[in-house]
Amino acid sequence: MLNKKLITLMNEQINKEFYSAYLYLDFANIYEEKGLLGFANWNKVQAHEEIDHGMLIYRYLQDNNAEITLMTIEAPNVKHAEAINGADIKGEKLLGLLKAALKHEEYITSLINNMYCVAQELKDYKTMQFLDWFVKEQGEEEGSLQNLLIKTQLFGSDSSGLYTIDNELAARTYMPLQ
Ligand code: OFO
Repeated sequence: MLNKKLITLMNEQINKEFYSAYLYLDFANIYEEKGLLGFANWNKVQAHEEIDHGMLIYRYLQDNNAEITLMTIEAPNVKHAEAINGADIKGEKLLGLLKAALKHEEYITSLINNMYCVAQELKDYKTMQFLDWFVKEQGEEEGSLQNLLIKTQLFGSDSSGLYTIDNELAARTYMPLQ
C-alpha cells in the first residue's frame, strides 16, 4: 500500500503533467499564429509526451490500488503572461517563450525530486524505482530546451537562421510510451 503523502503528491503530479500539456499547446498555438510551424510542431509533440507522463502516474496509482483524484487543470495563458499579443515573435519575445518553457521544466524537476525524497524517506524502493524514469526524463527535457535556447540565441536572430531552426523542429515526431 502506498503512503498517503505520496498518493497526494502523485495525484498532484498527474495534474501538473496535464497542465504541462496545456502549456505546450498554448505555446504551439502562439508559434502557429506567428508562422513558426516547426516550433509549433515541437511543442505539440511535447504536449503528447506530457499526457503520457500523467498517464504513467495514473496507471501506477491504479496498479497500487491507490485513490485517484483528478483536479482542475489551470489555464496557462502564455500569450497574456508574455505580452506577445500582436507583437513580432522574433528576438527577445521568442527567447522569452523558450525561457518560460525551461523555467517550467525546472519547476517540474523540483516536484519530481521532492516526490523522490519522500519515497526515499519512506524507504519505498518500488516508488523510487518508478520515479527513476522521471528523474532521467526531466534531465533530458531541461537539456533539450537549454540546447534550443542556446541555438536560438546564437543563430535565430536573422531570418535564415530562424528558418533553419524552425525546419529542424518540424522533424520531431511523437513516439508513444509503451
Ligand atoms: Fe512531464 O516533463 Fe515536462 O513537464
